[in-house]
Amino acid sequence: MDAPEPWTGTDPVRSIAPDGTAVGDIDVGLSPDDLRSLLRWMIVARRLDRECIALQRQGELTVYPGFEGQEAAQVGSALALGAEDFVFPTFRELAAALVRGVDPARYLWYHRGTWHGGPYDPRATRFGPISIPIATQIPHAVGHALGQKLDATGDCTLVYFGDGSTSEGDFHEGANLAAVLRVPVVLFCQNNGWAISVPTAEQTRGEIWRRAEGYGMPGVRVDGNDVLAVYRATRQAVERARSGDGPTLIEALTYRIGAHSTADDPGRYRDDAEVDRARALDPIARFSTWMRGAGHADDDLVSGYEAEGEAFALGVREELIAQGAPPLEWMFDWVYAEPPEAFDRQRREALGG
Ligand SMILES: Cc1ncc(C[n+]2csc(CCOP(=O)(O)OP(=O)(O)O)c2C)c(N)n1
Ligand SMILES: [Mg+2]
Repeated sequence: MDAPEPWTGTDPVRSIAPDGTAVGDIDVGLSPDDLRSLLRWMIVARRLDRECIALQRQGELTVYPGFEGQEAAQVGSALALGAEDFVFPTFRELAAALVRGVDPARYLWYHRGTWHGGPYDPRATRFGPISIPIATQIPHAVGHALGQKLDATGDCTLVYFGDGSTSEGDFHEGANLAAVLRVPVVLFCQNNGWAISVPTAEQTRGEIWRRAEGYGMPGVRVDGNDVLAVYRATRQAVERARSGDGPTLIEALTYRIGAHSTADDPGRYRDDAEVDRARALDPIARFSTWMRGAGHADDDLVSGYEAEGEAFALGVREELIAQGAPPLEWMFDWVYAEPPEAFDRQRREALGG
């Protein structure tokens, strides 16, 4: 297939080809307004991502991990969830966070270094804290899904992780437990070709989605740059989970167009030619072409979304800078249900009370 090197092996499930033409089953059960919402979120998210990189370069963020190229994987999967379903993210899911209604200025406190995690209310947004330690969120997600099963809430949990994360014991333990206990969880791997400087081909010999069979759950390899295919695959996994049929492993093939983070220089380990090939598979251009062809979008609509993204990103910038640091006492809140004396002492010392 026409793809960068990391995309070898089994062809992924796809609804829209890279040139924007429909392939296979294109009806994923969304109304034209819902389809436009997918496009709008992808455009707005990309604009915010670029703003975040600029903010870091200007010293307003300490470090920031961009997601350009992964908009379809994140927006398509996040929009397939219900309001009560719960998400456990890594550190690269700002687009999914936006879709879930997380306040982006709050989210960015983490990258501004003014707050150490959980800057938004996970219960209100159903979006867990940013997780930097690779794959640690996977057992947490499985545990959360077990809780949903025991409480018979009828909801599910979706956990994001990268290709590199599948080498961690936490992935294996989480996946196995999820299958054995048949918990309502969707294991969503964004295979973006790289784990910092390690390409997927050096990360694992097999195909990630195939591991599902070993655990005893369905696995699907989807074109992660095809937002409709991602939406449908996630929707099916969500429905399985909610109906008591247990977990699904989704491998979404995508590509990290930018650096691993603003602290990384990908020019030291990968060819520009590979990035150029990946750019030709751009998820937004692909979906926008299909939407125009299907009569759901035109130039005015797309430029309206772009203008919205511009205003939104500049609004987040202003708000982030204006907010300052959150109150110091927050550092001590939500740590212990019953704080030990030593902790209370530290709190008094820090707050001068
Ligand atoms: C337990 C642990 N080991 C190592 C690191 C350093 N580290 C940060 S990101 C990363 C690569 C992650 O790759 P992947 O899972 O593919 O996610 P991506 O960055 O591509 O989104 C590594 C090794 C870490 N954060 N945590
Ligand atoms: Mg990766």
